[in-house]
Amino acid sequence: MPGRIVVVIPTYNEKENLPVLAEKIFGLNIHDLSLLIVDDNSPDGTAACAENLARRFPIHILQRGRKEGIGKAYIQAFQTLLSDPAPPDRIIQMDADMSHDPALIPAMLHAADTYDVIVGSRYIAGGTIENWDFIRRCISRIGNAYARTMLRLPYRDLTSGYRCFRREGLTRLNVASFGSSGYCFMIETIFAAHKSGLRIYELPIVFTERTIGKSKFNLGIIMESVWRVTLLALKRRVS
Ligand SMILES: Nc1nc2c(ncn2[C@@H]2O[C@H](COP(=O)(O)OP(=O)(O)OP(=O)(O)O)[C@@H](O)[C@H]2O)c(=O)[nH]1
Ligand SMILES: [Mg+2]
Repeated sequence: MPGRIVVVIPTYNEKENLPVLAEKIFGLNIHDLSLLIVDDNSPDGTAACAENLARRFPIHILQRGRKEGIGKAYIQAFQTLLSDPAPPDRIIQMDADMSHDPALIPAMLHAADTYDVIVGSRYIAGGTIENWDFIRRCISRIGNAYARTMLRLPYRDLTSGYRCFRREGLTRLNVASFGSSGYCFMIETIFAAHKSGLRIYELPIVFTERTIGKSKFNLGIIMESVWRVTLLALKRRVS
């Protein structure tokens, strides 16, 4: 039984970040909240670190065999949660590397009383990014502009990985059918949510670049996003 609120955290080599993040999240004292750590067999022993934390906190671990990308990790996690006999009412997703401030979880949950999907947005008033270099900012901005134009979406931040879903909304998305392996999963989710007529709200966030551990962002992830967004746009035209 996962609890009423589940925070899903995909991890790959995050053993230094995870304890700090868990302390902060559970320090919020939110009733009936648990974590689902989705680990892709991290060589640094993140899963063992999560098991240690699970002695003190309500933490479940979804151990996957090998690194397959953040998108695949979320797809499996969401399917697992939604197929539980007592699925959670609210599902939050966030990175493990402290880029997403846990202090915003209460605001996300509050917004989820009214909306189906809450997107932590860096690109609306009040939102920003700290410590990203010029190149990374350009990639994110151009990627967002491309996806927004191609998929005709009215939202400002399509690639943010900090989100909250009402269970009823997430169920309607049929994430099992998603093809994204990497970060394109974020775009595919919001596109499906928009097509399904879900109520989507952008909540401003301050995104802070990680200070511990290594980024997994790479050229392959960018290329996957370009071709998948193009494919989704083509499918949209014929349907
Ligand atoms: N399970 C799993 N988690 C992953 C995988 N790739 C990345 N992650 C996790 O997804 C989250 C975001 O990954 P990051 O590498 O921080 O990506 P990012 O935030 O876009 O990049 P930076 O801003 O450079 O940190 C982190 O919690 C990672 O540990 C993967 O293949 N499998
Ligand atoms: Mg990161």
